[in-house]
Amino acid sequence: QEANAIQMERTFIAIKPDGVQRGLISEIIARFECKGFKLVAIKLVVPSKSFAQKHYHDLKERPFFNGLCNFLSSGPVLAMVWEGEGVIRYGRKLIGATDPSKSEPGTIRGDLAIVVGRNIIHGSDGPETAKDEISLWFKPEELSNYTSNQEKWVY
Ligand code: FUP
Repeated sequence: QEANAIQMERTFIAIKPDGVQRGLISEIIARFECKGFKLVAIKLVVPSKSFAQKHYHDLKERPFFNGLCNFLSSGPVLAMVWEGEGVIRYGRKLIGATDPSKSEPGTIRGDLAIVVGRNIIHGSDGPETAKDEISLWFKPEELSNYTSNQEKWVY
């Protein structure tokens, strides 16, 4: 495929404190990496409660908002940016349904989690949130621009 025909996009993916504590980092990264997506940023951070509230601001009216923000700020989160054609939508597919009791087997939540409050991973749900979440979690200079040699074989 011609390089200029590829519509590259970026999404924000985070392994939540439960996924980090359960030792699932390598398993989750492998799924995005093996698919052919490219890692462009990664860091381990403990978000403050107010940062968690910013990240989940769309959910502030929901009854679980406070518990969710306490949980996200309870320990290290692995924040990442992944790039590739269709990575926003397909990343959500790799992750699976919000409630792991309804996520299909083969998805990250379907295979690795049981309850909605401990669903181990976050992924942006559209182009606007991807843009907002990437800029909330990362400074521009933390995003690396490199050419992966794999790309000419993936596309
Ligand atoms: P998702 O985009 O799949 O992470 O789902 P949402 O943005 O709807 O929800 C964000 C997080 O809120 C979920 F990952 C887990 C938590 N949540 C609950 O704890 N209870 C619910 O009923 C729904 C979501």
